[in-house]
Amino acid sequence: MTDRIVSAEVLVGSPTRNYVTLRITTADGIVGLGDATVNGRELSVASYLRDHIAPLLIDTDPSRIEDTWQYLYRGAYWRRGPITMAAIGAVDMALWDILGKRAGLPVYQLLGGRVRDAVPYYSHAFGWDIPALLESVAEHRERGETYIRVQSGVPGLDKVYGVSKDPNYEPAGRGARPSEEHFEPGLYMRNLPKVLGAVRDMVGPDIHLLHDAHHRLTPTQAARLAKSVEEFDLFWLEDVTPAEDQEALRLVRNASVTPLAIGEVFNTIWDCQYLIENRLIDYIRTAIVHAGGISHSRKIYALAEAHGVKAGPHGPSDVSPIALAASIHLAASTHNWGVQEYMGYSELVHEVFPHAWSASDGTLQPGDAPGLGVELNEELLLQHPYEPAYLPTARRFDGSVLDW
Ligand code: KDG
Ligand code: MG
Repeated sequence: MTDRIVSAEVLVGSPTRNYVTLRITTADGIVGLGDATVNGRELSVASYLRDHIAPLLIDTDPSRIEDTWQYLYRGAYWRRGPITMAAIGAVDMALWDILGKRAGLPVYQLLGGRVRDAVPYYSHAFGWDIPALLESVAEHRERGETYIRVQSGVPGLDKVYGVSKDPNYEPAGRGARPSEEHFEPGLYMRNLPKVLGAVRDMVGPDIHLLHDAHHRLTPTQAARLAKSVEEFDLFWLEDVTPAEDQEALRLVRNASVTPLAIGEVFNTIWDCQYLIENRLIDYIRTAIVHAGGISHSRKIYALAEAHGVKAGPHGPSDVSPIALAASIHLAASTHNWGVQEYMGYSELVHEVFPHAWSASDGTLQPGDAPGLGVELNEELLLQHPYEPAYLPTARRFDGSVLDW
């Protein structure tokens, strides 16, 4: 007999940081969870789900996952973009969770079963200066991690993406307005080769180093940077130009063989298509939550597979433990997987979202709980109500706004 959806609730809370969670319940009493967090725009996606999607789900068959995706995407007419796609992504994750629970199987089994024994992750090392960064890298090595993102302070800049005085870096700051910081490409570009050179000297050739330029350079600056760090053998250089001008990456590609990763702000396969088909990138970074869930992300990775591109999904703290679970289940069952970002969470976040997935020795395991294997401690979540929080904005020294 066919089950049907009886409720779709949206829960917004701020255990350490804001998260938007969708909870779908069926007439048979099966509960599925989805993450719909869009950092700094949480209430828009909560409203999209509550006001426009939840009423459409009532009485529908939760096992019609692909049909529900197509209905919500094509049926909206106004489509694509992070808010719509995160909302659809949350529904999709919750429906896969329900299917897994109904079948008594973890989602990776429904996706074709394991293709790897463990999913490598990369973590974040950072320091204001080179000695502090080297210390941070050494700590990550002690935990058995072999893929490490390295970000450092830049002399002349007082705030820098990816670096914090606090051991737990969190770029979104609580408050009614975004904070502002300054960035100058020249200062950054002259500093990075020194930083990467020092880290490479310390770790030797076998450790995979990554770096995130965070969308700030012009095409020629990006090409110069990629060339200047080539000798340090990065696993990837991320977001070296803003994502809108995709042709910009051709210049970078032609200038160097530093592997390129981009796509954490992409939301559909059509955002990724040009870069993948033209082989302008090595890794596609779409997050499961922001790219329409498991169903749509699989299509992106299948397109990538045909063009020698691998998946390297976004996994900062604003991707909740539910969406991270979805990513790990996909990673376990997708052949062309490069590495999963894993920034980690505060203890409180682990308590709010108890999970079957686990991280140790530089790898992630999906666990064998049915579905996605994540629960929600609603009482604890609601003890921490939503608080406005924004990512910073950036300006050059002349006062003009720059991509953050
Ligand atoms: O919400 C924005 C952050 O998730 C982003 O700045 C983190 O670039 C990021 C990364 O690669 O983790
Ligand atoms: Mg990034």
